[in-house]
Amino acid sequence: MTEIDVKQRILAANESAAQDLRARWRRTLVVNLISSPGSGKTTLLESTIERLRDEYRLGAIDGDIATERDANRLRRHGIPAHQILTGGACHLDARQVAQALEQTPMDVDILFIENVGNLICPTSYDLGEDFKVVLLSVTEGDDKPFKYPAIFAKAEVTLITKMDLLQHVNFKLADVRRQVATLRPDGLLLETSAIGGEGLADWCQLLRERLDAKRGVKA
Ligand SMILES: Nc1nc2c(ncn2[C@@H]2O[C@H](COP(=O)(O)OP(=O)(O)OP(=O)(O)O)[C@@H](O)[C@H]2O)c(=O)[nH]1
Ligand SMILES: [Mg+2]
Repeated sequence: MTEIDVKQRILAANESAAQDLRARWRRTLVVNLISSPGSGKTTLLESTIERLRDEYRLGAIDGDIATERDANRLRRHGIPAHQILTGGACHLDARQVAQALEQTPMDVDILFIENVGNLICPTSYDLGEDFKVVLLSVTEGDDKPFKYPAIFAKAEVTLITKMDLLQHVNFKLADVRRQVATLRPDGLLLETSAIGGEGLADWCQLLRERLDAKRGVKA
């Protein structure tokens, strides 16, 4: 009983911090990327930056248990990136994001938040983002949406990643599509390869359209 109360209070405090962030980001599109460790979040961002950096001001916040490696990877592509070290926690929360922005102010068009590699904990924490993206690589197995339903239900966008490896693994794409459609009937699923380039044009176009929609720009 006590445990439930504490969790609810933590989530309520997070929600209030998330709303403050959302109010601040009136003209910035904010995308919260969530996946298991190694599904390809940072690699996707590296490829995305290469495609969009001449068009938009981009920034990133990276959450990890340890090391600055991911932020360093993104900085090498010429964008500001702030590394949050959670010291063991398996998700980012909105107050950590607010503190990160105090330390590294980012006046950008699109802000990517790469969450800690985990399919469960980040699901419950609103970071003030416009939408969540869940990544599932073809090497992880085609049973994951129904085994981890909460994140596939919450994420507006599912990216199947590492499509260049599909021919080498037993991953039933049609089955995954069905699972995701059941959990998130109005969601969008894109098949991508950050290495081979598949699906990246559609992904970048989605970001453009969502930013325009947020800013009230007519198509
Ligand atoms: N073949 C192939 N490999 C990929 C692709 N995307 C990422 N990888 C590889 O997958 C590994 C993990 O990629 P990362 O981008 O670091 O994964 P991540 O989700 O950021 O990992 P964490 O931050 O630790 O959770 C690296 O060895 C990448 O080179 C892809 O599209 N195709
Ligand atoms: Mg990463």
